[in-house]
Amino acid sequence: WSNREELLAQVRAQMHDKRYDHTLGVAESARQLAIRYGADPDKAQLAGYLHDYCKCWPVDKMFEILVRHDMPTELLEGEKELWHAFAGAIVIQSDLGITDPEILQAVRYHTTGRVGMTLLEKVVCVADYIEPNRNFPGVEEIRALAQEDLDAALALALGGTMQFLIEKKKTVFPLTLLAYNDLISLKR
Ligand code: DGI
Ligand code: FE
Ligand code: FE
Ligand code: FE
Repeated sequence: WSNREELLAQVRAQMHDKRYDHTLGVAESARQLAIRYGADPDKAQLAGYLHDYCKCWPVDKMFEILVRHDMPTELLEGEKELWHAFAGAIVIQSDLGITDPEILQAVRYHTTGRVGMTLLEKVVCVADYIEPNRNFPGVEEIRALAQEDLDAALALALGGTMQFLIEKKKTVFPLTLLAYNDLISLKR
């Protein structure tokens, strides 16, 4: 790709229409959050465009990529929902030539979070929850909080995800709990 239109055409080709709408929403929300909190708006927008690049790929294809890149068994044996973030960070590097480590990390950790998240990682992760097409119980509270306190918004979002996973008797990936604790202790 050599311009934004080409990049977006390639992103669009990876996913169905609703996922593409979500992608554009995350890019715009990430840009706005970046402006508000002093991250790089262009990087935030680009990370938004790319964050779900692999989301609609067959799980076998993601699995193969993760194995080839020696990802931890914890990830390979865990929730398949998490794979697109880690595979995405690898694929946007190999297939799209994205080399900026900040963008790669923002894609890699956009689902799970991690301890010591960078501002850009937080911006993309929160944008993923609050973009305009999102509509889940509690989204309005996260949206409002995101305008006041990015860490608090992210803690609320990750806490909600953990509650959801527990209710569904699904495993909680360790990084998510660690990210949550990290964000909560920033408050004290
Ligand atoms: O890709 P999106 O749907 O835009 O959003 P996402 O990348 O945040 O994926 C969220 C999905 O991942 C959601 O259905 C919950 C699921 N999930 C499964 N295990 C975990 C998890 N999310 C987090 N944060 N932590 C987990 O351990
Ligand atoms: Fe995602
Ligand atoms: Fe899909
Ligand atoms: Fe997303």
